[in-house]
Amino acid sequence: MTATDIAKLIEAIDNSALQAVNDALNENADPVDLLKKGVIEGLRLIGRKFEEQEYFLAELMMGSKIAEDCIALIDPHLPEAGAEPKGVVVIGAVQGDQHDLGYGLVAKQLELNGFEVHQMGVDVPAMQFIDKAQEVNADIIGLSAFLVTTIPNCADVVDYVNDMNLKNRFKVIIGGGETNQERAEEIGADGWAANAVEAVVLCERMLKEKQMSATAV
Ligand code: B12
Repeated sequence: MTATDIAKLIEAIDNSALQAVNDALNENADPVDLLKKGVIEGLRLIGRKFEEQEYFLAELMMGSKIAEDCIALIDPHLPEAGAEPKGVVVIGAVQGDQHDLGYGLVAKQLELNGFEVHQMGVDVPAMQFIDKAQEVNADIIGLSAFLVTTIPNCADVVDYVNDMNLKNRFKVIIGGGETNQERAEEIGADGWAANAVEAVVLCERMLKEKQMSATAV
């Protein structure tokens, strides 16, 4: 079974996707490939069917549960993280948002690239991001929003950071289905990335900018 076959099984909400992932891992398939071209692609296909009203909420939920279980199988096979953390990131889904698969992958990718990551879960009130960032002395706060209705809740975190004079301490970045660069700029976030790989590049840039502004003071 190829990653593309697995994507099709997930799209069809077929539980045998789990067995297929297991078999592929036993046959030494590339876990990153299985994740991207299999599971994430499968979710994209489910999202398209939902949009076209071929699937409804029940299918969306069953499909994402299968995807989540596939990710749990693949996860231990992904490369290990390095020892010395580059920077500290607090990340989660903003208030009102239950989508955690996307930011979970960003967290994983950041860890693989040497960041210390604190995952906050879903439906996180703005102030909890600030409290956690202060507690762990974070460099970056990562906000995930998949719904048009939850993007304004990213703005609340940016506003708290500004109002509490924390702009020099924390860079705020956003991502997730319904976000884009334009929306990030509109709400005054420091950055946006389309996916987990770009999120690593963005976080590295954020750290550099933070260091530069610290030495300029
Ligand atoms: C799975 C899913 C669900 C699952 C979530 C399960 C879970 N544990 O996460 C469940 C069933 C719970 C769900 C519920 C709902 N969903 Co939903 N869901 C999806 C679906 C199919 C896939 C999303 C996903 O996880 N993709 C997999 C990830 C890995 O892919 P990705 O987006 O490429 O991820 C990358 C980026 O987003 C980025 N990223 C993510 N977070 C962050 C954070 C930072 C800081 C950075 C830098 C980057 C970053 O990096 C990720 C990894 O590369 C999408 C459709 C779609 N095409 O996106 C709809 C979708 C997001 N859902 C939608 C809707 C409408 C809903 C519901 C309102 C449905 C309902 N009627 O109840 C509820 C809302 C629940 C809530 N309050 O949040 C709509 C949103 C439309 C809109 N314009 O707002 C979508 C777009 C479907 C559609 N086409 O209509 N959903």
